[in-house]
Amino acid sequence: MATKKSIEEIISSENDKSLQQIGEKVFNKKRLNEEDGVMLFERASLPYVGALANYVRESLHGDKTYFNRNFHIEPTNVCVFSCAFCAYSRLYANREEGWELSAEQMMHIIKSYDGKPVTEVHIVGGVHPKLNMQFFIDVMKQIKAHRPDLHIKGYTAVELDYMFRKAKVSAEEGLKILQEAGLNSLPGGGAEIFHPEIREQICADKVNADGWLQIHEAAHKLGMHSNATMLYGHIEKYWHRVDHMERLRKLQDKTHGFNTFIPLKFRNKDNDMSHVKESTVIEDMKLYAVARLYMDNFPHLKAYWPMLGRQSAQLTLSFGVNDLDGTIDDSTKIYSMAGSEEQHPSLTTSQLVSLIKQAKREPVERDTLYNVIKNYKDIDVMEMEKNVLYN
Ligand code: V47
Ligand code: SF4
Repeated sequence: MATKKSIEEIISSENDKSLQQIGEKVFNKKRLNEEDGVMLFERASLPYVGALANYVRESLHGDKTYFNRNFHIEPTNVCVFSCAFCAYSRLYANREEGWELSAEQMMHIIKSYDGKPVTEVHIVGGVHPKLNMQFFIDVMKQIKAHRPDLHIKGYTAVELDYMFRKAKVSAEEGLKILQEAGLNSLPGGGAEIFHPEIREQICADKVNADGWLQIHEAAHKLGMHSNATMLYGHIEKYWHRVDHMERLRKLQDKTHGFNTFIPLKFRNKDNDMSHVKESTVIEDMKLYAVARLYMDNFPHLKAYWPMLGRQSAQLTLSFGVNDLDGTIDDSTKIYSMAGSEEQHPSLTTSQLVSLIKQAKREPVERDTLYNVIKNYKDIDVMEMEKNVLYN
């Protein structure tokens, strides 16, 4: 663990005075401004920004690294939108190339986890023109009737915006109805890059920044928590990233409803942006580190291992990250179809615990809201592998 002294030495031996001042701000818990954020991306070395981010991470969480036991359901990949980075969606006209799960099929997936110690189902998919709000209300009621304690984290602000416009209800009204039907929290997807200069090039037709933020604000006001993502490493400039984080930080100051910030690495396979190079591991680590420093009011920073790959995800634990999402168990096509290293993302609990222990961190199983379920610090991975509940 980095000691106070060692971080002070690192800051004072930084030759670039502006970067040194940023380090002092971090050390003194003063907020970074947008200029600081851009400067870190442009000028800071990875070891410097990494040491600062690790210092913040360890001050907040020590070695604790959270994960949860969850699974994903993607109801459909048919989508009315056509985001340039998306390798997964199919337009309604080509829907025979995609899939649409019925309520029965979704319940079949839910029931396949009976007796398994999962705590969360993550439901995210395309925006199907024929699936309306009532369909999702009925599904959630069935899920809760079958397994009341399963936390439903579902529907991005993009899916919700379309659902609510179709049902002619406001975000507040729509979310209240969904909450009553069983929705517990919102995932962070659909945020991409908020600034219109980029948004208009990569996902012009879906909900804009203000719409996305309004939906999350409305959810927070109803007492629901949510996450926030940022799709990085494509055509955006550093200042677009900082602008994105700034908008999220402002809303968080107001509501304190976000749990986790999740940077998502752009993958370039089989989409309309295949000509755009993917970011390097160095750029990835730097992004996580700057995010940890900038998002000072977000308690958690998550690396989504299916998108990054397991090894890079392990590495992020030294660059500010304190959460690795979960076991995920899924055929999560949204990532494998865009060229992520994980073709069928799923880790057993013992594999995830082992991954965290190899990075010399402390694995802690959490529920969606970060209540601790179990600390695996003193649990032997070899013993876990013999127990069916962890495999
Ligand atoms: O918004 C799509 C991303 C997101 C690509 O809240 C891509 O816990 C990279 O919401 N390269 C949806 N990313 C996923 C999502 C999510 C994922 C994990 C955890 C949570 C959470 C939420 O997937 C989309 C988009 O940004 N995505 N295509 C691609 N080619
Ligand atoms: Fe549809 Fe989401 Fe893909 Fe965009 S990213 S095309 S909204 S499924």
